[in-house]
Amino acid sequence: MAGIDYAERIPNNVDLTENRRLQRALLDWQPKFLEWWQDMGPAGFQTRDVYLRTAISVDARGWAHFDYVKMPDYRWGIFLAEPEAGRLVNFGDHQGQPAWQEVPGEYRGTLRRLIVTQGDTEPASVEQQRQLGRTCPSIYDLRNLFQVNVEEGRHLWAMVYLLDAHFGRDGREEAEALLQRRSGDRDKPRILGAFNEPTPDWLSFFLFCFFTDRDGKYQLASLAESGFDPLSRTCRFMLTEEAHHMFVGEAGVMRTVQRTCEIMREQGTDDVRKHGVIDLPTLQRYLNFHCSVSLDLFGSEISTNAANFYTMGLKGRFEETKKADDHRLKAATYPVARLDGERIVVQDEPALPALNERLRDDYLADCQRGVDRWNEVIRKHGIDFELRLPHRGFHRAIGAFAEAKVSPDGRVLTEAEWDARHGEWLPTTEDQAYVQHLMQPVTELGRFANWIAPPARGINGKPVDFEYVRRD
Ligand code: BYC
Ligand code: FE
Ligand code: FE
Repeated sequence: MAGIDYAERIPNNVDLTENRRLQRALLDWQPKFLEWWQDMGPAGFQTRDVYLRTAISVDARGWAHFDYVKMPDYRWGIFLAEPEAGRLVNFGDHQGQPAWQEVPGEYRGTLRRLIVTQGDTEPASVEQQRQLGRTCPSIYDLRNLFQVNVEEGRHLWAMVYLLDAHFGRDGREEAEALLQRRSGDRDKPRILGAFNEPTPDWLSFFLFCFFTDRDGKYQLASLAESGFDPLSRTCRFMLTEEAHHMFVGEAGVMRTVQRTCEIMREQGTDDVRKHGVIDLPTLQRYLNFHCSVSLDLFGSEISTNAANFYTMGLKGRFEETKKADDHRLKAATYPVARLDGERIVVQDEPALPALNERLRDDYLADCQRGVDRWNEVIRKHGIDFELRLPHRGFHRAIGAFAEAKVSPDGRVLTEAEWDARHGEWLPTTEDQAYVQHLMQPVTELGRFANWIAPPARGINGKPVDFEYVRRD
């Protein structure tokens, strides 16, 4: 494919050799990135050979290239989906104009802010997950963790490419700042709430991949509709990697549920902690937490920012071009839930400022499909228990429900009721201590921690007991 030079230090399909200025900016940033990776990337394991997938080009064969690589030698590269000839701005005030190849001057600040917000989440998640290698439930899972980590590193590269290629000096400053903020740091936290929460155990990791990486899918899909073509093409390629992250999350929770159900059946009891697995009520509380912090990532139900992003043609809806309406939405409405005293009511609101809520609805429907698959496992074991997504108002910190106390089944509560009952709904310190004590590393090939079932198959056609991470 044109433009790729595999011998280059930065694999890419953006003609980096032709663009000296960009090359200099990226080569200047690269050692800082590697320094950040050493400090804040996976703790330990940096000298190990890991069986990883590397993107070396965007065609089907090139991007699924598997081999052993030491993580610091991973070929983080810059790949944009192939350009679509004659692509247009497909929504908002500029609908029908040719898609922008350069940043439209009047939207520069807004666009930069969107790219920085997206970019900030990528290193944040690596920071959040950096200690997990030490407690891996298997070598198979360890490899999946590292695959997610290196790809989030590549997602950071994708956003830094846009900043360096299109935003000049302030872009370069933002690219540096992306390496300086730290997840959970009081003084220089990551931008969005969920990315400052700890991910201390593998149940949290799997739920993070299911819920929080899925926010990534929906945000990236909306940015993939952007009239700013380089952003669109970058996000389209990132989405192909995102699918694996959600697989890791969904399958990880599924295997946890599976193992718990097996023990419940074998032992004929719900009281499974003494058998070293995660009881379903605890799993539900973890689910409630990760779902609610991820719902916050969509922003306020009514948001002028969201309306502006759309009207400017910068951020579309999920599957914008598949929708059969005017793609301007000036006169349209959308039903939005809000608090009305003691009740939650749904009311039609102008569609443009309701775009965050609409994306949240698309997201929740997708989450529900995954939860249904987990429930299928429980049902097949003949167990009377159903995992449920919490109500959208539950445990929210952003938007219309931030000030309210809402139960997972959607009742508005008094402070006293909330104080008395939240331990039923969110992980307690006791739950956390229990889950933490299960996190003993299992590193013998083909063996799995007691609390999780093995996967049905390995990675890239390899057996489950393959040496996905080599010994030192
Ligand atoms: N925490 O009008 P509002 C991923 C701020 S995940 C803290 O309600 P808006 C990944 C907001 O910034 C995908 N602050 O919301 C997953 C704004 O501040 P300013 C990440 C928050 O702007 C796993 C103010 O509150 N990508 O890729 O309509 C692993 C009022 O905002 C939060 C994106 O998010 C929060 N939760 O929408 C690795 C896409 N929510 O500007 C990676 C880019 C809101 O007044 N970002 N605020 O100072 C966006 O599209 C929008 O910024 C948001 C917020 C959807 C996040
Ligand atoms: Fe990502
Ligand atoms: Fe991801």
